[in-house]
Amino acid sequence: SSSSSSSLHVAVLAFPFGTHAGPLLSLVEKIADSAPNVTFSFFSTARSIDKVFSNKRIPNVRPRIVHDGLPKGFRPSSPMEPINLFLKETPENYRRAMEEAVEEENGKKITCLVSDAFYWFCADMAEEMQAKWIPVWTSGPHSLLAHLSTDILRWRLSWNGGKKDRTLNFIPGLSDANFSDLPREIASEEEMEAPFAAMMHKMSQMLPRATALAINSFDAVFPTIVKELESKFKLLLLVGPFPITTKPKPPLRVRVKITAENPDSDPISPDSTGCLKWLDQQEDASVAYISFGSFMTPPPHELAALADAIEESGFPFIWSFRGDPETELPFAFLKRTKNKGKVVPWAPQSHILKHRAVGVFVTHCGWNSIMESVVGGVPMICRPFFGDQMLNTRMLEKAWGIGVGVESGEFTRKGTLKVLEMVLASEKGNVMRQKVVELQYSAMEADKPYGNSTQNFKTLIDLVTK
Ligand code: U2F
Repeated sequence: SSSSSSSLHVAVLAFPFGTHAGPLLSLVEKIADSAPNVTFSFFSTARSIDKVFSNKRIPNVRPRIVHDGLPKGFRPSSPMEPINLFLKETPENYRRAMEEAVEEENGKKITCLVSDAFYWFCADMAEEMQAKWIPVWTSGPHSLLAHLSTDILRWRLSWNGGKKDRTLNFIPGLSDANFSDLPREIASEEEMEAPFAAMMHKMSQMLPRATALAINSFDAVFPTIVKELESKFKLLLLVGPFPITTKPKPPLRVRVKITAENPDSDPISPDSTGCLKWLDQQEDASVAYISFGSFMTPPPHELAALADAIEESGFPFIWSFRGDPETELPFAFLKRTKNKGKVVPWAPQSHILKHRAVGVFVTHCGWNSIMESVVGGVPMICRPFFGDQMLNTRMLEKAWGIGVGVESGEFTRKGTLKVLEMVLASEKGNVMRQKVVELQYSAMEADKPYGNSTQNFKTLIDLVTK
């Protein structure tokens, strides 16, 4: 009843780095929308709150700040530095902020913790509070299974004498992958003791205690792996792919020109960069879209090689480029290619990937990017860097056949030219495209009113708000 639901207080604990807090907020927004009487407190650092809420106001979701652990005037010397400093403060920062939140909500006790799956400490917190715990895993099922198998993987690796070219075929569904594809947190000696790796290891031990675990995936993605995961959790909820199930927008259609609906009047897809209008002028499946996610940039020599390859190939392109393209790309590249491509500081990626003109996505293989590419029906060229990205690449290439890695694992002019031509102008590329379109249909099925992800989402809403 509304009187009892108005006493519910859900704490959402976001991980403030990479593309974690954004998807979590979208998910929570949709849950909160269906339970207007329930109070949600969304915890993250000031910087992350600023970014994911921007000007958004959700009546029953209160943004709340946790301390980021950074000294005044801090300038990072590596991407891991702010993460490690933050983890030193965690979970005390969340604990403090939650106590304050309860006070501000007139003593309304926390009844459910929805957290980034990284936050293993929620297992004990939830128990102390007599609350539910629902972690959200923002990457794929295969990387989750790999993390849950950390102990056996490490044991096998040392038994192997540390040889990383061996298959993972002793784990159901992972026979396509090798030890060398694993996240460094699992299998690299130098990294195992680092704070981040320690967190991931703890996570693998604590996650099975969760009330339920939600994941950005859908039923057609690696069923064998999902079955294995189901045996490890009380309840596993596939509620993805997030780009369709979490954004209130018109139903997805295949190969529809979304620009025909005038993106500028659509608040979800502001086309301030002009990318979508520009795509309208390009032929079907002819454009390469290049992006390496929210914080990764390839090293200078690889950027140069990629630029040379794309220029020589003559294929039109859109490049979402972090940094200064004038100084970081080859001399006069922008000038020479101005009729062929667009280089922008930030792109409306999920919309670009749905445009009929896009034929390939050159990506670092972050999981959000992969799901968006699947939803758009676009095959991928993969240049992974860290974390789950190597394993993602292997699965795209071997298990799905919808992606291809670059030769020797990094961009060279020749190697990149070869894969661009393969995907955009060969029969092999067409086969990849057909396969990704099949997956795209499965994603749409899962998202229909009686589809699997929609049903799971309803269960998730009930768990959180009742
Ligand atoms: C971490 O992922 P990243 O943030 O590096 O990358 P993605 O998971 O691919 O997410 C990038 C998101 O940013 C959006 C894009 C994705 O939703 O649409 N975006 C955009 O809108 N415009 C741009 O110009 C560029 C990007 C981590 F590094 C990965 O390994 C993990 O798989 C991932 C999920 O846990 O988190």
